Amino acid sequence: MSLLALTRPVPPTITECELTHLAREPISFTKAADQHEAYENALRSLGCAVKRLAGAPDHPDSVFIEDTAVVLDECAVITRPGAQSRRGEIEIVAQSLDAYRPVLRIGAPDTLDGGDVLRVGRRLWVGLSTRSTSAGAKQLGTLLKRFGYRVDTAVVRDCLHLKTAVSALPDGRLLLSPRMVDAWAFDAQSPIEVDPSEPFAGNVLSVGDTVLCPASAPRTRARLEAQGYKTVVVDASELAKAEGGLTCCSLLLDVSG
Ligand code: CIR
Repeated sequence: MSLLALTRPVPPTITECELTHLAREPISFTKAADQHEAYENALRSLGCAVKRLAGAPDHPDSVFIEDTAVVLDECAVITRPGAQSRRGEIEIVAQSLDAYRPVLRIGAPDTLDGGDVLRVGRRLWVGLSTRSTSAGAKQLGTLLKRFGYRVDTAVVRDCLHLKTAVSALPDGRLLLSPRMVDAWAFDAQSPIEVDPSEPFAGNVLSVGDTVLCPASAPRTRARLEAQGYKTVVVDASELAKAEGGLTCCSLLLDVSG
């Protein structure tokens, strides 16, 4: 497998990001940009080629590229983000993805954020959050049916996106935060729960056979290692203040052809 990670730089306007569940705290642009670069380097160390798209200073949340598209082997679905302030982020991502995949789109008036889409094999779940609607999920299901994917919805509690709460591990098992989602919603085989002291540790990024974990969640990482998963740690504390996690900062594509 040959993986390409699309990223976007942290804009200096990140301090004006959207916030839903967190109170606004000062965000250091320099620290966020340094941590983001370390994240890109971690992806390179795991074998990804990293392509950084142009920055978008007019879009404070544009570093969170995951929300703009759902990329599968067969196509890329450009989303219609739930936050009005984020809708202008999608075109440059659509243009970039067009070189690699047929591009499909979620149409108005429905909304869908990529951060709400969890995929395991040929099944996808869309989190019904403040950003993604059941009609948006239905559109996704209609677009992907022809490729043999099934799309279901899941209820999320007290978090921004479905993938704040649950992530797919390299073998398809799930890591989840039981406070935010119910395991039964996913027909999950032996899900791993985050450590109770780290309710926000459900967002990890699987790259090949390795799990990229946030430095803020050492106990959950220890749980993953105890189950035999290889992990790599990155410190993403500054972007966490903008409600971003590890999956949010890249779109991963298999470009083996
Ligand atoms: C937002 O509220 O849209 C951004 N401040 C955070 C987006 C994080 N994205 C993600 O979880 N996929």
